[in-house]
Amino acid sequence: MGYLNQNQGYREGLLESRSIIKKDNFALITPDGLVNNVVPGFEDCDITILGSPRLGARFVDYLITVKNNGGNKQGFAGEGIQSFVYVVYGAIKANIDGKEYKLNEGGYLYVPPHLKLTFENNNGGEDSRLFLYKKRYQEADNVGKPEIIHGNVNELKQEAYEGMDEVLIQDLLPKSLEFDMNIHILSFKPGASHGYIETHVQEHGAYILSGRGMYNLDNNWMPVDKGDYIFMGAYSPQATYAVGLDEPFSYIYSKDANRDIEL
Ligand code: UGY
Ligand code: MN
Repeated sequence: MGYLNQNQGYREGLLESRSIIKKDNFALITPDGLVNNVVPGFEDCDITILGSPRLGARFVDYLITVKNNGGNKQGFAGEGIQSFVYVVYGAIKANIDGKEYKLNEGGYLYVPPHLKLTFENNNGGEDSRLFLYKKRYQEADNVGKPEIIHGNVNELKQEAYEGMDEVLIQDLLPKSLEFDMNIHILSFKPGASHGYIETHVQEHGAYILSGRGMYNLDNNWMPVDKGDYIFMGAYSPQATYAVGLDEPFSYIYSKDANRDIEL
């Protein structure tokens, strides 16, 4: 159906897809196969669930198109569930505990586990697109409680990633122990790559913001593009080469952090 790309009805050629789903290991989910999910609390929103426990993740990622009068007034997450929202394009007005936050393109907001997020579109009648995340907060002794964090990636410093000047990383949340996860943006110049194929216990949900890459997921190389979503499960081998002409290959992704594994 492809509601995101408005591609409906019969196609000229055979049905085909680049999406690959290997539950509990990795998934590549391309925009063409996404369908509109109805989630209570979200009004005038097209919402699609990307990574979720049904795929093997311990978090949930959503891609949301917020229409003119759309939003969530009921309150999202809270009661032990932390959330994070990033504005892919457009603008929203969010509210946490009576305080208002205006987010434009590149804006983000972290909501700690004891608070709920409400928001409404604030883009002059045009749609806004959001990448939304939630995960149950994992407590730890003597580490304090996480606080609300907000900012815009256009004002956030970029640092060379693991000694490579052509790969830049931004940390959207503080690296301090009260956070049990972080959200990063990695940007690779065309031709740049990871320094090694990672095999780590942490999980990722990654949404590609720009450019193209050849991605290795569990030793399968596959082309990936702006708008694709990648789930990388615990220990799933992962790395990329950025390809394309001048646009950096960049993606926003979550990573669990700062906690021992519970038995
Ligand atoms: O932070 C990370 O683990 C990151 N380098 N992983 C990835 O890009 N697949
Ligand atoms: Mn990784």
